[in-house]
Amino acid sequence: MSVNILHHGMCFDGAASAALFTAFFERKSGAEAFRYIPKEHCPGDPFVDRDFDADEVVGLDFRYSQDPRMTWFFDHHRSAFQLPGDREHFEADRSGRKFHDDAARSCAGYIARIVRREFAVDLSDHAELIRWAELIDSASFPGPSMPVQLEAPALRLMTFVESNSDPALVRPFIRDLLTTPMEQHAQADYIDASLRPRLEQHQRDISLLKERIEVHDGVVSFTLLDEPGRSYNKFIPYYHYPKIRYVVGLVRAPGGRLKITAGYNPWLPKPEREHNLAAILEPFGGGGHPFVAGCAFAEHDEEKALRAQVAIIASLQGPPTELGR
Ligand SMILES: [Mn+2]
Repeated sequence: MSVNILHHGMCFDGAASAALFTAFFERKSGAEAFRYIPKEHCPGDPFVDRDFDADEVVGLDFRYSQDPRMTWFFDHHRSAFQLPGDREHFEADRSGRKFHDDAARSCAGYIARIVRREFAVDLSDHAELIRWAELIDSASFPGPSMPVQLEAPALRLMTFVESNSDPALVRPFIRDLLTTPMEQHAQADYIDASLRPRLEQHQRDISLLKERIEVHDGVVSFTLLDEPGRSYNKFIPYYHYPKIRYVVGLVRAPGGRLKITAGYNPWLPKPEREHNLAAILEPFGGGGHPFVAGCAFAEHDEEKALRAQVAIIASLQGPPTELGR
């Protein structure tokens, strides 16, 4: 039996979800042929025909598809249902294999709870992975120093997956999440080789952002289109400005696409959030959560991306919107 695992790419929770679904499905069905396909948000339908080329296809920590070949689905994003009819199709599903809860802190933790309750499969062997996915995806760190200094092995693995652009490493990384204790996994040669330059760059980015950040009306913003494509640690702005409400960054992602990320300061009291970031970014083809969301543009669409960033900043400086949960 072949299984395609369509999971949120360049995301620790996406990779952890792929790992946990694998553990679940190996036990449930004995399937062995897993193919891991990382997905990125884009306007319109993010799926292509070959995503569905398997006996079973699961969508994890990413968007829903009405394609009948998607046979399993687990997600906790409010933005899971973007195309017309997506939500109705999901709600009409009676397969007992499609699950969505936008109150779940991580998709990985949600999978573990659902498969125990619905299929009596116990994934508590992977408690360390689940615990860190919950912490990382809900950004429940004690303060910005922890995810900026990156000392914990899980945070080094998070940095690896958020910056890895080598498709050949997607599979070994997901398999190692299941088989190797994090302390040891974080020291694997392929992690170390990828992380060493990344962590040096991270130190330079901490200084670069300090120079480039602009602060106005409770919103921190930065635009780094003149920098080579890479991913940035999303907590650096809060490390520099621990009291700021919102951060809106526009950067060139690995591979050259332009990426806007908007976030609400995870260390401020939740009730002080006045805007739903997922809803504000949806008109730009984005998605995510009320408190952190992203959208992407083609490499040459600088003007469009800059205009979107200005509009998003203006929305966040404007009157409160419907909050979402
Ligand atoms: Mn997630």
